[in-house]
Amino acid sequence: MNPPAGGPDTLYAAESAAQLPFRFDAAVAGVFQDMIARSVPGYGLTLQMLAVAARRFAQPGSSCHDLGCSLAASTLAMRHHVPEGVRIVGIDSSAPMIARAREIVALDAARAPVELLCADILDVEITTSSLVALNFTLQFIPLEARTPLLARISAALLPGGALVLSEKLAFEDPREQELLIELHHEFKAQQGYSALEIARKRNAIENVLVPETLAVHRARLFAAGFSQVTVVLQCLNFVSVLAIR
Ligand code: GEK
Repeated sequence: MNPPAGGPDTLYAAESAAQLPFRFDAAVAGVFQDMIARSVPGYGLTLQMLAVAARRFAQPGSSCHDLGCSLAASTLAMRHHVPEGVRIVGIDSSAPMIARAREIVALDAARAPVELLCADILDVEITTSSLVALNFTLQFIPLEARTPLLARISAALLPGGALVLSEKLAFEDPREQELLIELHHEFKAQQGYSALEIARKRNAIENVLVPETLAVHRARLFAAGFSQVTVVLQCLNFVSVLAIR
């Protein structure tokens, strides 16, 4: 078994992985830190922006939630910046992710209590939250479930609470869409992925990760009850939006 830090992502170098639709299984959990850092431009900055939000929005006596926490990177970004008296709840439906997340959190020395749950975020009740992180998770939720989920998150937030929503974006203009996909693939090539690995991953993730436009996200966030929605980071076709209740 890999140590908590995980191994290098060579999953799509193998012919056998080429045909299967993408799943958050043990193989992905074992290389996920490397995979997300080399696949999402600005991933490290996304976590830093979440830490900034934690300083601003986390309230003593409340919880912060990390929905689709994978290996708890966003959980830890919040954990290191929340005030005393805040607990953090990380939720992911992938058992291998949660198992590795527990090992990673156990090695972290920050004091805020962390609870990690293996559950579907569509089923879990969320309450008394001052900050919710939904970092690159909504894009995996069925389209019809997205607005109800955001409405539940909005309702779970305390007055003054906020959501950080990070997503891969789609673009209405076909030329912009094509350009940003090409630039994203160039980014991945610069991170050491081969053209074959990039093409195989693209096929595997098709219909599993369904991106939407920024306009759709903004409209949905307002419809879900948020009063202020602002982009805090965009790198190529990846965005972080801060939505205040
Ligand atoms: C990070 N936020 O490093 N319920 C719970 N978890 C889910 C669900 C669901 N319905 N659907 C998908 N997931 C992390 C990265 S990864 C993003 C998040 C990516 C989980 C899934 O198991 C996976 O761990 C995570 O959402 C998405 O900041 O791989 O692009």
